[in-house]
Amino acid sequence: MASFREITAPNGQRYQQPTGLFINNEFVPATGGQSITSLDPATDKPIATVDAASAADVDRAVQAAKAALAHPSWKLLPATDRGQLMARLADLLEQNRELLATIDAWDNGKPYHVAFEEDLTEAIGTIRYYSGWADKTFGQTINTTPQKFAYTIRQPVGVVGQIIPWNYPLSMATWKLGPALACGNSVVLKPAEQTPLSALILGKLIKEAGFPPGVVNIVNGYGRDAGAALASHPLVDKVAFTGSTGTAREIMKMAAGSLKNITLETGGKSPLLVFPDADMDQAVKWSHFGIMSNQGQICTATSRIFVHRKILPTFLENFKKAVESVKIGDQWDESTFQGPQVTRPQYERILSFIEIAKSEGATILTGGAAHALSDPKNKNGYFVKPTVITDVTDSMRIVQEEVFGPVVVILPFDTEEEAIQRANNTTYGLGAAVFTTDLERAHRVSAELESGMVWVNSSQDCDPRIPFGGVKQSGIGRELGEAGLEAYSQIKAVHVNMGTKL
Ligand code: TXE
Repeated sequence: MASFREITAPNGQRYQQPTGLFINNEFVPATGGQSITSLDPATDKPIATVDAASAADVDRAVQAAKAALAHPSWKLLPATDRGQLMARLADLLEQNRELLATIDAWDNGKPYHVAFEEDLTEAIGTIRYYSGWADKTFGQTINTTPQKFAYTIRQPVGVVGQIIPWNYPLSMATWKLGPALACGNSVVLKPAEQTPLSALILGKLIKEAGFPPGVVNIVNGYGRDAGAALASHPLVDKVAFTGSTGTAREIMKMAAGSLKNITLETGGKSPLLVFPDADMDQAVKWSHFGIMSNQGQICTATSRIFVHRKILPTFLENFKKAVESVKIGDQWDESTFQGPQVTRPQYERILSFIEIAKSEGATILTGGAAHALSDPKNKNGYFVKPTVITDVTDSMRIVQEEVFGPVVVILPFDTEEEAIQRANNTTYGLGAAVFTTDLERAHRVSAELESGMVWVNSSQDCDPRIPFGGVKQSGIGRELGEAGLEAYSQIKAVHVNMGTKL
């Protein structure tokens, strides 16, 4: 297959789409004959076909990363220069912002203005933030006795395999690459097969920024082939994964073979609690954004809303209004709030969850079905009506399982204690939100919620400086912030004896 294809996107953007595997700073063909055809979720029409890596290709990428790790151009590069390469990459992402937003919008289905304003801000900001950390991670000196002392050095973990999902294609790649590169690791990144395109442009920009060959390798491929080959490769020292809890379990098993270091960020069923003293407008606004933005495809989506019984009727009335007021459309319309779901299987999975809720006896307050756009070109698009479900019990599947779509359940509660206990009644523990104007309650409840993150009077705030991750079955380890660096360096202790007779 040719390594580049000339493409014109629906918004008129023309560009050269790389189609090969990015190994050693070159686009090379895959060897196993497999490919991935990416579809536009708004039309069900193909965008481009790219190579999919076999296990042998993954091995080639891992060998390249291993060689780069030992090569003086990376190993001996002063940390400040490493940071500068990253800063250059952030600048290049910024210069290519429109192109990258176009590709992610087209490939994933998210509105272009959201990809441009939110995903790209996050991607550029994350690489820029970690570029600053490259020369600011130090060891310690520890005095022991008058004749002896010890010091610690922070060293890279080694070759890192990174497996990412499709809901934020480019920004997920930067969350993974930022801390890994700041700490001097080398990387093999496997994007999700549903959204393979923007990562290849990222590869091109990595080369342009001046990173030595093999420091970052990007191999598209299927989870069961390329993903599994990466997670089980004996030369991979660490695996970082974001995706479903089920796949995370598989990855832990594969990583166990050579006792790899792992970080996992998985699913969630995050609660949002609205107390009777909450500001109603704020509660409605963020409850809506917390589940319906990004087509509901957010690992931290606040998909279980607990509302105090006293304010339930007002909340339901206002929330229903907010949900029904948004524009569902294709990616290119400036007024679109909700685009199509990423793939047909995800769309069908969401609709089947709605059917399960109905069969369990729940009430559909609004939505509850597929959505048809009037434009004939979108007749096969994967659009779902934003759906609000009431009359549910805590044990129903719709309350316990991650839907990963624009579907939310509303549950009334009577006391704070009860709300906390029911919010925690899940195997997940990623995000949680509390709406109250009582300062003491805000902090008391935040401390009690079993989650890696809590938003007070907000939902989904995310910043490269703030640690992100889950407890319970929502993951292991943290990304972003200073905490994100911990996952990508290891501490070596050096004991020094200055005495001659001791
Ligand atoms: O996830 P997978 P899928 C949840 C969400 C969604 C469900 C299924 O509930 O509906 O997962 O989505 C790679 N060895 N989340 O099937 O399978 C795969 O190629 C190694 C939450 O897309 O976990 C992709 O790159 N790798 C989530 C990545 O894992 C494997 C985001 C994620 O795919 C593999 C996405 C294997 N055996 C889905 N199998 C979040 N936390 O944000 C798959 N992969």
